[in-house]
Amino acid sequence: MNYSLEDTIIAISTPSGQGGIGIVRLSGPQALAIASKIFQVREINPANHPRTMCFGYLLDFEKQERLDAGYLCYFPAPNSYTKEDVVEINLHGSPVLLAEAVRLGIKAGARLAHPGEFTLRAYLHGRIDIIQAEAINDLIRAASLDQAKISFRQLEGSLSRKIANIRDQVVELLALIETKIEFPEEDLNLGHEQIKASLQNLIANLGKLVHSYEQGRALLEGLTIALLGKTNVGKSTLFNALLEEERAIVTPYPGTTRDFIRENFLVDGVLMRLVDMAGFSQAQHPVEEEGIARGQKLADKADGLLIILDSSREETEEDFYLLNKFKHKKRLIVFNKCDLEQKINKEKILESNPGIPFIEISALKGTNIEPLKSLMVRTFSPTIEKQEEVILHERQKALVEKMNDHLKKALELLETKYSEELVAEEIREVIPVLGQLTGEIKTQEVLEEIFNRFCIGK
Ligand SMILES: Nc1nc2c(ncn2[C@@H]2O[C@H](COP(=O)(O)OP(=O)(O)OP(=O)(O)O)[C@@H](O)[C@H]2O)c(=O)[nH]1
Ligand SMILES: [Mg+2]
Repeated sequence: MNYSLEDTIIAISTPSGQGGIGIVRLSGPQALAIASKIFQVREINPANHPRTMCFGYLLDFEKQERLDAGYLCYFPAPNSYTKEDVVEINLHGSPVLLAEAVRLGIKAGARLAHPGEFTLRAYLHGRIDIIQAEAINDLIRAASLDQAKISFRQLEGSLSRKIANIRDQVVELLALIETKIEFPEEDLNLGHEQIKASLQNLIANLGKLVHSYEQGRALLEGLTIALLGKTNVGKSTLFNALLEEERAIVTPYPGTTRDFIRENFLVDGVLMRLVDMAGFSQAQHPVEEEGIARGQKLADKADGLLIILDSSREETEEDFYLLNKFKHKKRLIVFNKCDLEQKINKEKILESNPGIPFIEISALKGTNIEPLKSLMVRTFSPTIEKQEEVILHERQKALVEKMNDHLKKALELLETKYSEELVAEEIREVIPVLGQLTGEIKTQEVLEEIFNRFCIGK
């Protein structure tokens, strides 16, 4: 694909479909010249009034026909999104009109932008690094406000600064070791302890970052919460009550749900993927058996479990089987059907599961559904400290892990071999990985991978 920076690129930057306004954006050396051809300003000349909304008309310059009225705004380089000359033309949000504006722009010499190409240029011109570019896309695609906040912080450079800080520490450490190699007669022990301490410190810091990916993934993809329980306890009824729609089929007959259904569900800014599945029973029917096996696999992988019990009946072996089988997971007990006469022995169940959060509800009548939602957030959502950095991408996690592996190896060499040369060599390996992480080292594949995920026009 042609990504030449000589080209002036053009694209619709607002979402497809009809809207109040639509924006066509141009970036590159000819941005203002091309824009001026397709848009006729009425009074003020944008060249003399940068960053000012200039009223005018979209013009079919071939037919000398006005197609719409709107505003043009000129952002001269380098004070623009891409660090190049940028022009934004605000028109009415009509897909037909916006497509025509782009067609005219191309006629006048622009090239249609590839997905993410505006942001790619911002990165190539050094306005942002690759972590910030990823954050821009994350921000646009954020599924919850919590994630949007983290992505915005990363766009503002929080994670990049943290990485820069790690780089400084690595460079300092290398300098220390190299001095030690050059002047071996100096105080040997002091240097050794210092090197060890900084290595340990770096390893702990990077370890924390790697660990944060768990939370990052939960933020990006949502927490998977499975509804687990015997047949007929009211899982599907609760699923529907939480989603506030009749999504799953509910019947009085046990074994209604045979496969599983997954739906996204946002509560207090936390994204959850709720999974309703086949109820557990001493399975008879082969289809049911398959459903149960799949369900248990899913429960094993879930971030949290709602264990649902029918409190209008006495507890059974099957209830205890489920309670015991998933003891290692984050879970909470839901005593359902609190509108009926209560037969379950709650004390017995809670005693055998000390400390487990629980709630009594009626999925059918909608009793205690809101408190259940809050309890779910408190029980399942990872707590993220405001100042903590969270890694949202597998790519970033893999590179941080790689750096940490080199540092761990270095520490091991330091402790076993006392060979500074080998230690230094291992630590030096970290530098190019840092470069990949921030995007200082540019590889075509990685760039395409990252920017192809963007929308056109961003
Ligand atoms: N009284 C009362 N009945 C309920 C409540 N929740 C569910 N039910 C009834 O219990 C029966 C089974 O409900 P479902 O939601 O289909 O149960 P399930 O756990 O999904 O069942 P399977 O899919 O067969 O495993 C239906 O007749 C529901 O109307 C409740 O809170 N109170
Ligand atoms: Mg069901």
